[in-house]
Amino acid sequence: MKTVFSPLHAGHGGQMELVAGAIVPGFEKPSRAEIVRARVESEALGPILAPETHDLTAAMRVHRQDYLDFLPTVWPLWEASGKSGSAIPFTWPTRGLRGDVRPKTIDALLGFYSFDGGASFVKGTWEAIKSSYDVAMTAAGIVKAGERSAFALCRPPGHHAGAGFMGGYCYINNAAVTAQWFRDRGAARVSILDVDYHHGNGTQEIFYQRGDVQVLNLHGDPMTEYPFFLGHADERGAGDGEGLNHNYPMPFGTGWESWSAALEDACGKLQDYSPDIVVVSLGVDTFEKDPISQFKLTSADYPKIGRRIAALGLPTLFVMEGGYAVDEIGINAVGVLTGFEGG
Ligand code: SP5
Ligand code: ZN
Repeated sequence: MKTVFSPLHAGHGGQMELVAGAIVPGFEKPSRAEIVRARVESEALGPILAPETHDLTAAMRVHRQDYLDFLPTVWPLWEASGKSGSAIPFTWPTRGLRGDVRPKTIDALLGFYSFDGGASFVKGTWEAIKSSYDVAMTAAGIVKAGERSAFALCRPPGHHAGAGFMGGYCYINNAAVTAQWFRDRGAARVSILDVDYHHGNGTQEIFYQRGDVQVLNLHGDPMTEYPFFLGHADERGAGDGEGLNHNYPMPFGTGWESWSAALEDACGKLQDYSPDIVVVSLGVDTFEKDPISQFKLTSADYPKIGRRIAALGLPTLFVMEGGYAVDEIGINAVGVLTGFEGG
């Protein structure tokens, strides 16, 4: 399997986030991607390719134009306003406030275009976002050209980003962008299988009313886990998308036995839908030692995930999402991919 990777992700480093009452170094840090890259190499998964540069046409198919225009301006506006550190949103247009009036200053715009304070900017953030998008698009091109699979080693991740907002370490929704790109290039139906520990709220929002993209999400129950406000089992899609959104919320402490039962059910729904292509939002924050998550998967479980996905027998694009136990992130993420290849 070919991997696509860009070193430009590293410019998005040193950002801070609010966790448990303190501003701390971000969990979503550059070493994550470097360790996965090193494991791809040491496991000889296949060649590691640099991305081709893509314009933002494909991103515009799932994101709002004004939101995409905003992203490259954040750091310049932040610096121009005399600030340093991390540009972190802190005021949001929630119930009772006006979400329909685009404000003017950088603090206001950061809140207008986000749902939490988890997507922050430093100097190299936009370049990293763009490189992550280029990585996803290049890997999608490899699958479109006829390879059975490809690995988009994206950083930053994407599945929390909606049509018009960032959040949860995510800015451009790489899985959604590539799913739409496959549709635009002739795929009749696409399924997105999101195995990240957190609900992929952005992906769900983008395709909720669509009959041509099925979305399956396995995640921590939003009653108790981030992102809290989407991801319940009764969210089944609407309009043309009625019955095509499938959520599998699971409690803290979930291990392989029940997690794999959910995966099995999701794979059945996927097969019933009979898509031309599968996009996997590959987060490995389901791992027992993940510092911000509460599931109990072990390193031995990840190859089994890959084998199950391979058994679908469909062209598959893996898109990197979360996973914060950096010591094991390479073993676990690449474990899925080697499991897929062996399966
Ligand atoms: C892509 C992805 O996995 N994004 C996850 C964003 C999670 N943001 C909220 C983190 C909250 C951490 N709180 C747990 C602290 C345990 N010490
Ligand atoms: Zn996650």
